[in-house]
Amino acid sequence: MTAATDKKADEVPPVSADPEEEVDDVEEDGAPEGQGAGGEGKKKKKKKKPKKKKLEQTEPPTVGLSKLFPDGKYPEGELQDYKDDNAYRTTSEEKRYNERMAMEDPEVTYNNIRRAAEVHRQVRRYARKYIKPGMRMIDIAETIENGTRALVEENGLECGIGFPTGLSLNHVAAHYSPNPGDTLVLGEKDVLKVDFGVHVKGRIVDSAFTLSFDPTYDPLLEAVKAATETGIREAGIDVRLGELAGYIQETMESYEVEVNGKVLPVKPIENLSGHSINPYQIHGGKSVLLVKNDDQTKMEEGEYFAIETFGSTGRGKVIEQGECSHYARIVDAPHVPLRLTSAKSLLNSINKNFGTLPFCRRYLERAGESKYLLALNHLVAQGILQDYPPLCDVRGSMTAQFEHTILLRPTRKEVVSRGEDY
Ligand code: HZT
Ligand code: MN
Ligand code: MN
Repeated sequence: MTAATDKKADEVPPVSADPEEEVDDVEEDGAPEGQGAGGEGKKKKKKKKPKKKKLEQTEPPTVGLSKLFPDGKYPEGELQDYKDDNAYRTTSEEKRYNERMAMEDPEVTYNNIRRAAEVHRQVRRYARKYIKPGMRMIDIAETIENGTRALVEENGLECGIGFPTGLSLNHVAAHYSPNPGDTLVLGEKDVLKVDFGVHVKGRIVDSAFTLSFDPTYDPLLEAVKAATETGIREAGIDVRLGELAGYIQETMESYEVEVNGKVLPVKPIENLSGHSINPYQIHGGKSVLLVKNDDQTKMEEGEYFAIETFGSTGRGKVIEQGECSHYARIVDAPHVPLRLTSAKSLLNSINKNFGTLPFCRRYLERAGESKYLLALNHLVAQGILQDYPPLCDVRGSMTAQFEHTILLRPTRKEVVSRGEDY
């Protein structure tokens, strides 16, 4: 079977991202090169010196970030100061920090995270521009995934896609990704959650946004964006998760949306949450719910969190419904001897291609698997894989999501996935 690294040549015409060439592209003769990265120019001029094309991202994105950042240093995210009385830090906390970073230089860790975040920003900038009603969901997913693979310079389990591209519509809040053969097309009235992940050395950037082509739902999107901003602003070292949820709830519930002449409250989805992230582990063990609760667990120095909120015009509660696309190895699963040959073989392929990172059925096919469904279901039934079916509110309702990944640095909080768009 084919390794995930054996990517097929994605033939993309070399088009410059910017229709206007930069001034420093102009040659001695004063003529611009008239081309972007990696292509043959149409109007060829004889030149003695090798052309110095301005390196920039293409549309669709194809240029690996090592070409755009030759010094290997990636930009910091947005910095936010911690709030209140969090100046005093004991020595023991410093020691726990050193332990958490276990042998790895924080600067190296941060740089890996920032590289993943820069890939996310560049891929989503194109996705926002390109996604339009009438497109097939499968093409949207593959465009995002091809962009991610190219920009992060996918290399086995070293760096690549962090988890399957979520493209959940309307009352589906999360965890829908097209399965092979899906013919679903994006509609004019659909509310689309775009949730994708990038990892570098297992450091996963998890960030999501919502698109709506009908302005009716703009207040819903605004409510959820504001609630996520509240979550980011109020997050910090020693903050209790149950209290943080209360602030998110308060912001979300201060909005309403009028649909067909009816005013609806925006409800935080009570059984969805943000989460801590560990290397190669999308769910690190801590959850940030969206409704006030008595969870006294505190955020800690050095921890890494996906702050995500979901709002709904429906019940504000989701159930698992529909065909599953997302799966992941259970990180601390006990060893189970497998008798089914097909399940053993599939598990070998999963270990080789994804390790403990989430994957979807399309990625299995890309890795050369076929007729894997029985084996896949067996691995779920045996407690080796976790299935993550689509999470749905009531039919007819609309849900929105915004998500950023934040790093609780000792000195300040860094919103690593922050961009110009959100
Ligand atoms: C699970 C499977 C994936 C984590 C949140 C999430 C997308 O709902 C504890 C809190 C990708 C991510 C996840 F393939 N989930 N963020 N982005 N989904 S979760 C969760 O399962 S576990 C939240
Ligand atoms: Mn996400
Ligand atoms: Mn998440």
